[in-house]
Amino acid sequence: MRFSVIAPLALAAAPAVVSAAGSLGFALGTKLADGSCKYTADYEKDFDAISAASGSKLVRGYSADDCNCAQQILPAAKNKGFQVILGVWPDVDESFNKDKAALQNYATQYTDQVYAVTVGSETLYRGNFTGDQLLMKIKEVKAILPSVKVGTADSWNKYADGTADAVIRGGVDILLVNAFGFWQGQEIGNATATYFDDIQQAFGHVQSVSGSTSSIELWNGETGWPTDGGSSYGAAIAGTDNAKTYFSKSVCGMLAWGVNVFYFEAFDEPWKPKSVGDNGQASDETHWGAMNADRSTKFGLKC
Ligand SMILES: *[C@@H]1O[C@H](CO)[C@@H](O)[C@H](O)[C@H]1NC(C)=O
Ligand SMILES: CC(=O)N[C@H]1CO[C@H](CO)[C@@H](O)[C@@H]1O
Repeated sequence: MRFSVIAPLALAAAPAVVSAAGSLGFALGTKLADGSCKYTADYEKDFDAISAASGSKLVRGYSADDCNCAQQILPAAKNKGFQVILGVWPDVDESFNKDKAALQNYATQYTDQVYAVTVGSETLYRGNFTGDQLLMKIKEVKAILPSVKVGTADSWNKYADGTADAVIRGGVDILLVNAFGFWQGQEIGNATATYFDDIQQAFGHVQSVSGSTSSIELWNGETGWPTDGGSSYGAAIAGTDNAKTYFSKSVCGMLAWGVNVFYFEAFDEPWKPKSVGDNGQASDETHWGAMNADRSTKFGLKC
């Protein structure tokens, strides 16, 4: 019973959330299974699969320039009635400038398809910027697309602990809060409680610093659980059964609570190299998809 978990937590910290159900979107990569760049026709197939499986018509990316993402994805979004959150990678000047140019060249032509722009993905978590430095990058991007919502995406604890306060106070339009019970090494039975607790702490802090429950649009920017073949992390065990449970309890529960959620991620990405996680162990990152790389479903994605 998900509400036996949710109700006490909601009373404990009580960040205000809207009463309507939240919206669901998916993080979407720019590469096909073999590592080659997607073109417009590939994104159209992605959109058809996402819409059929989940009803969602919203995706987010991480770099507008990577694989010519903005150029290729925006016509597909227009054709299929989708919207996209485009990403800017500000960590190094080269990617920052290329992503800004992609926004200037393509996003300005398709503003109806651009739901928002995020400047940075977990840059505060990595310690790459202070809040003030990140805010300056966000403002630079906002100047390119004044009519579009612009903000950032970071880990829940960097909002909760005050690291992002300058960004919150700086007048951004939208903030994405990443939270994974999985990456906190929670067993599946406690993952929903941990996830709700994370979101509550982050949203509560943002709302208290901004002094408003509505001035900044808030989303859970990433959550998810790896399926069969993925690497486990502490008590968090990878597997399709657990991912299915996580989706129905945590993701659907969060949406029912009125919070907008991006699931990480739409499709498996078999081209991704193994990475070394915080625990020093090599980690497989190719099985985080809600769906397989061939766009077939692993489990139901309708709440
Ligand atoms: C379960 O999650 C709650 C909420 O995050 C946390 O306080 C608690 O420590 C977790 N339990 C275990 C056994 O990790
Ligand atoms: C402003 C800043 O600190 N930028 C750094 C972010 O991280 C990259 C590499 O990880 C550095 O090259 C940048 O100088």
